[in-house]
Amino acid sequence: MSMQIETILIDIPTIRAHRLSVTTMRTQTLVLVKITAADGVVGWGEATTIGGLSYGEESPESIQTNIQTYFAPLLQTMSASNVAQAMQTIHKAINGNRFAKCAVQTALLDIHAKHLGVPVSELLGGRVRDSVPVLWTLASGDTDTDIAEAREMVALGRHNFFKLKIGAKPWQEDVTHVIAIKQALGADVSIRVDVNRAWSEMECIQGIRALQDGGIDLIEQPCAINNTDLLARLTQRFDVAIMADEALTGPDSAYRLAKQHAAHVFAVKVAQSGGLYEACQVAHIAHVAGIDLYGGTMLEGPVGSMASAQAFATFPSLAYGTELFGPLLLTEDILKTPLQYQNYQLHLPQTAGIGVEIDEDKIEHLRRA
Ligand code: MUC
Ligand code: MG
Repeated sequence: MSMQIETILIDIPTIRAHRLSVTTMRTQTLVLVKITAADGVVGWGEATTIGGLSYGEESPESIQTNIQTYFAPLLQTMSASNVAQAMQTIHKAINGNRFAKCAVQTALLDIHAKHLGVPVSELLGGRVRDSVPVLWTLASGDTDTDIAEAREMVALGRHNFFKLKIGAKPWQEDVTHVIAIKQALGADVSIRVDVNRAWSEMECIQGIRALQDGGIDLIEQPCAINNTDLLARLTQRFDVAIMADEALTGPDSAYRLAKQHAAHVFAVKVAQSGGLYEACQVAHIAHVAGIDLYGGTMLEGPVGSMASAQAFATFPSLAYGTELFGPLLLTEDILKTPLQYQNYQLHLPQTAGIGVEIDEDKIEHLRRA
């Protein structure tokens, strides 16, 4: 009994330009993975990158090519029922490609959970929560626009804590922008920054000190990915929480960062971890090391975001919440029933699988030719 696998690329414009230190996004490309089991049950997975190859080592096109060329022949020899065995075969045959592996694992878990009639979270250890808090990222590039956007989100009941993307401008300008937003929104609204590895050691020391004094709650990946020595020095030096993001690429790096005391908080991403199982392993390494947890995103659409939510719902604690707002940044939905964002949380349904119902007509209409 063999499985069939299809990959579909969809380009969706964002609701506004999304400015990071590494790129400015105006569209997001979803790589949808559709696996059909021998009995006809369909599982979905998704991978996204940020700005093609601007952020990481995989692109939507490399994910599609590698799944079709290298994963598909392997999957055609397997049954969908044992996800662990399937992933072990894939890991033996394929190096790297964590995002592609995550998308394929997600689709296999979706099928297995549907066969068992349970949500995917039940295959990952079980839920300790049925919803996760979701922040909004302010990244328009303009202080007044960001303040207006944040106020609107609070008023709508959508988001009540925010992350600001900085690092593209001189640090003094960025800090002035961040503090102005913090002061406008007040003491009760948590503001965090993501520097996306833009700062040198001196910029880190000066910038983080100013942000700490200004009441900012969390500093995400301030320095280069491989400079974990500096991340460790900053973690020791500052009281404001330092979070590893790009430096965290799965259980091995989680272990090394924890051993090095190189972060107060881990931003766990399912794609960066190489899968949902691996994201849960990262969370458990953090937990035993006393490192707090945050549920990160690669700005996935609804499939990847709900897959992430299924994993984050099992984490022993989620002290810094999540950023699973990716679907809300897109101008088009590909689901029959939209995800439930209410009361500042993303709610997980009890339905079997990942918890999404794909609108296949919509996908046919949007897919890249
Ligand atoms: C990142 O580095 O965290 C997550 C939210 C966002 O705006 O960008 C991503 C990537
Ligand atoms: Mg980040």
